[in-house]
Amino acid sequence: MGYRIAVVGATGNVGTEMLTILSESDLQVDEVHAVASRKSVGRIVSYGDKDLKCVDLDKFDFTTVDIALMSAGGDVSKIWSPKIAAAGAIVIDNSSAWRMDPDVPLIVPEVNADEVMNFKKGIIANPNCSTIQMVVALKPLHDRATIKRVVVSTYQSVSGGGKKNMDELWLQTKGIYSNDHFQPINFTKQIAFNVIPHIDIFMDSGETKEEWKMNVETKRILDPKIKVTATCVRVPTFVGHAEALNIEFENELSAEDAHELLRESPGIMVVDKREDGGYVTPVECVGEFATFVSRIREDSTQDNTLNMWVVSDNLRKGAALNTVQIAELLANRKLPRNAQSK
Ligand code: 2RA
Repeated sequence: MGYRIAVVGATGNVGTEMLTILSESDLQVDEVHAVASRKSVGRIVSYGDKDLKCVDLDKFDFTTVDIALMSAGGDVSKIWSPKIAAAGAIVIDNSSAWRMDPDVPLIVPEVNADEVMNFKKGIIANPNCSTIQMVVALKPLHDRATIKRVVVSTYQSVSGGGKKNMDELWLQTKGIYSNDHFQPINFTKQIAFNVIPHIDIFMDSGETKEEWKMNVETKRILDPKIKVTATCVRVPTFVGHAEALNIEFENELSAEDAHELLRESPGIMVVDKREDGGYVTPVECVGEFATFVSRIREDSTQDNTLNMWVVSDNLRKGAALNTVQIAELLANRKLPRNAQSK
């Protein structure tokens, strides 16, 4: 008997990717329901070669499903995830609402799979996209040489902020070419042909919440002793996040050894030749499942320190794929149907 699955937020960037990846997954699935807000009821979304008609979140009976993949934003998740869990389904939530709750496991299967069954509230949290690709690359290196500190600069595509941001990049770009005047809508400043060092809100510390997430989530998922300092930047690309990492270790690890280690590690594709085109760019990662690592090299200014470039599809491994992989992990751990039923 397969699982009965609801995808909540089925019409968003991540929700549509969840349905696509679910249709390609080895997960035994008996039923899939596309659940959305009232304004999207009746909309048709694709589940592989099938069409699903979106049903109303307010009216859907969650006692009829085993797993709910949520990508409906933090406010909706705060209200609905406990309700869905109480109805008997396991919630795997892509928002930031539950990531720091000690009773909610924060999971990247390649990094901390053993924590997946600790869902005391029936909720499992999917980490932030920029954190996921980074910890996938850090995990094998940390196991080998113990990471002390990571300095990361991110180059995050506009899809991380949703379809509205993608539409705005397109409009601004067209506006520039056609000499039409435009006023930024969802962005604070022009994003076309520009970069903006600001993702999410500013905190009292002066860092943005996106930068804070990369620090605190890495500590939860990988090791609380690792220090992370981030600068998160929005760049005018549509899909795919890139990150420049400077990693300081307790122990020595050569670039060559790191290259070999990463090449053999789960979820990672190393593309690293010291020649023209010997590296991955965000355009090439779109639609791919892997976390790509390039430009692996020693930092000549500091002992036991490596630099590298990490690229991944933020809608796939950064969100939808990781969520489906968590569901696959639950199935591998023999999650019973209606695991939460009282
Ligand atoms: C972004 N990581 O890129 C944030 C949320 N997906 O906008």
